[in-house]
Amino acid sequence: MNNIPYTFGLNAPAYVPSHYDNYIQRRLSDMKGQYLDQGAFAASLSSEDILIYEVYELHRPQIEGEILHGVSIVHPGKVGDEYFMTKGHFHTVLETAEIYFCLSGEGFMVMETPEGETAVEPLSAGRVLYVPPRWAHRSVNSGADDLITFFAYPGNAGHDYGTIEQNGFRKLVIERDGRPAIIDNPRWQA
Ligand code: PAN
Ligand code: ZN
Repeated sequence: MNNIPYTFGLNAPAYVPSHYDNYIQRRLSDMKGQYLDQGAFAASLSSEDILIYEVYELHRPQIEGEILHGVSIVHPGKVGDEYFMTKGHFHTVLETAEIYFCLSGEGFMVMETPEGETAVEPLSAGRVLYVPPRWAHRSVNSGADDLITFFAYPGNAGHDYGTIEQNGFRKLVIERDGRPAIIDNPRWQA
């Protein structure tokens, strides 16, 4: 890995970085157990393992002092009444924060701390979201188009997916009467 300054393009309407090192796809089958309506999940999966979100990452060393960054694109859609969303995670180094800048689309960031505080903040083009240290985070696309965000976080943060896979988030974003509604997750468990 060289260590010289660089720039890359991040342009409307697609916002795919003009340079990236790593490309991740997450499909419905990667989201097992996360959606509230398990019947709708199974029915949807049996017809197609649909692409839910994509992540483009720039490669930097995963060490303190570096800033990992890239672009996340969550596609529009629902499983039952629940919008397409990312898996979500805590950072392994809990005391590490993250910045998101929404480039396009409409949605929410669902967040919570291990102590049980919760927050659900809206995302729309031009909005910056600060995820403080200790807050697990998941992006949810409640709009009709892609939800596209640029993110940056400390190189040593790491990702703990297991806690969310096991417990879920305390809050869910679902469609109710044609609009997004934030509800308590009836299946949440510690
Ligand atoms: C982001 C996320 C990205 C995909 O880079 O990793 O939006 O979400 P999941 O990692 O939950 O699948 C980030 O928060 N990194 O720390
Ligand atoms: Zn993160």
